[in-house]
Amino acid sequence: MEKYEHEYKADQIQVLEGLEAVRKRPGMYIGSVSARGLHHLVYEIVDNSVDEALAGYCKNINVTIEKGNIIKVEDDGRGIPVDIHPKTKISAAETVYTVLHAGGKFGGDSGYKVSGGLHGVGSSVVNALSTWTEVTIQRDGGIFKMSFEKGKTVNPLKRIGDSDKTGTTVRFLADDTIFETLEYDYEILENRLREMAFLTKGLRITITDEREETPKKAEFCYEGGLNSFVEYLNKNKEKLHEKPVYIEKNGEIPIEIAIQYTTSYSENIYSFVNNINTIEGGTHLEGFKRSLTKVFNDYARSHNILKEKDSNLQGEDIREGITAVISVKVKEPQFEGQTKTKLGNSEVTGAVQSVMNEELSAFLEENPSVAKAILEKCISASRAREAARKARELVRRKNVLDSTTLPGKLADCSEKDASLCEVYIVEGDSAGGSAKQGRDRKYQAILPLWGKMLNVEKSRADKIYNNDKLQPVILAIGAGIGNDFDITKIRYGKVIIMADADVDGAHIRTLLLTFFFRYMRPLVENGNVYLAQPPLYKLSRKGMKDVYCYTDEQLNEKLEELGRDGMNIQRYKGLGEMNPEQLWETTMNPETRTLVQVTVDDAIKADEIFTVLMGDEIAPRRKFIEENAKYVKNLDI
Ligand code: 0RA
Repeated sequence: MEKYEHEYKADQIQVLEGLEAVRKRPGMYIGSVSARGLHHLVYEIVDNSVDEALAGYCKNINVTIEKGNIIKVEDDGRGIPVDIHPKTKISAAETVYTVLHAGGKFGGDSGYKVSGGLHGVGSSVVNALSTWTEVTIQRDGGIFKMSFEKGKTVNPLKRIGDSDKTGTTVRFLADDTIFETLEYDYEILENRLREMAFLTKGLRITITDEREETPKKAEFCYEGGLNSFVEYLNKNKEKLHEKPVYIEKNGEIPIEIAIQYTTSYSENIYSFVNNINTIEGGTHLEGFKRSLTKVFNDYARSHNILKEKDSNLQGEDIREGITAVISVKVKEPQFEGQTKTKLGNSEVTGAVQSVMNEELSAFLEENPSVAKAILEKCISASRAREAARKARELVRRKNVLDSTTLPGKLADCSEKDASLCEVYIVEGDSAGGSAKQGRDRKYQAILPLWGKMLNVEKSRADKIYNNDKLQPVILAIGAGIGNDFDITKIRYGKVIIMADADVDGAHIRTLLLTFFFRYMRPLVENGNVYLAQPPLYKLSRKGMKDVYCYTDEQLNEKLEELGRDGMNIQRYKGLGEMNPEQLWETTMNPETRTLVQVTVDDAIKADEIFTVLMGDEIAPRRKFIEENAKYVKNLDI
């Protein structure tokens, strides 16, 4: 008996040390303690329920944001096992919540754990990082309950009643001494849950936000799986064919793929491994691309669409206008790359390739009119690529002749270390003039733009190289565009868009952001793009230092604080109204300015925004602007 107790204690100590480590270095387990990390907690819990759905036992998952930012995740799976481990005297359920990485060990006959958050951690991490956690399990005819505080068991699992149902319900309040914020963003959770529903055919997921008077609610359930996903992604686009190509194979490596072409020029391929978005791609994407290129070239040859003298279509020609989602399930995924979102398992390439080769070529043979429509587009993409190459060479040659690769209007900085440098892209000549005079010329470069900017959403790459508004931007940044873009060559660590706080300013900002997103995506993903925030008002009074306000709320606050007597309120209509000193002080001085960093947390959302705002279809644009009127003014993706 003594020995028994000793072992029990040793186990407990290990448990506490494990969860203490999570609390000491939360970033190691959930990436960060920012809003992003906070949302990860929800994904971790939902992932466990999705695993139960993938094992075939759970049909419904309900997620609720309760008042006070308490999260509740409820599923109708088998319920976490409640039996007591004879040695530790701790229930399986409690073990799952208190031992680091314990989740997988209780897999039993449920197969392998395929789902899982970015960092592959589980319930115990959420528990460790929560002020309190409460778990209710229904199974074996009973209702069982347990609760924790900061990862420590407060009430061990106890049977509290009878039930003929099964399922697991988790409620938790994230720890405000660990997270920067506890405020969940409904839209972020909604988007991720919709994505989870697309990825798990037939699973019903609901989300309810009870924080406000009238609760928000959404329900997602897609019998079409990735087919529905692709239709959703293309909802605002003009399609080349009505139904997506759908491929599904449940072999050793389960593979699901849906493809639909649109008339747009961009390539939208999303890939997932075990429901994790592999932003950096990897072997599954490689197999997909290789097969796509091969199958279309083979078809074009055998149907004499490509003649003997013609050279093969290149991968990028065949991917113009494509929307595709690839989802694979891999038992022991190896994730590589900067953000650990690149699949490394080499066996997956061939698996995807062989399924695709077979099914895609069969589809093309059965749907010759679709094949023809897609190939016509590929061929014109290939012509445009050829034209773009010539345009690019022209640009290069011109630069050599000019003996400078920098655009004439650029006022460069003297520092050569790119990481220390920033370039302000400024709308309008007068603002450009003030910015040039006001800047710190060691670190800050100014590139003035004026006139009408090209809408890249409606143009192909050849037009972009030739465009006299975009060329200076491309040359100043110095890293190329599109597939040639090389982030290691950027000449400035910060690319700052400085435009007026009015409708025209918003327009140019959106055009530039669309350009960066479509043609210099790594620049945006790497967090190098910023929006300058010029003030809207200046308050001045005799004997008082000028005060700048950046929002209407701030103006009211300051007027309240300082009083209105003798106060002069100037509203800036544009950057051009500020003299160089004012511009420096309010918008450019690193000590006092505010910059908004543009991030792509959600590439799907960003694609939708740019398609709708910059594309051809009028009705969705009107709807979007009406629904988002207050954001459009200050759009960041
Ligand atoms: C392992 C085994 C069994 C169920 C689960 C895990 C399970 C875990 C979670 C987490 C959230 N919801 C869940 N639902 C189920 C059951 C094994 C059996 O009954 O034989």
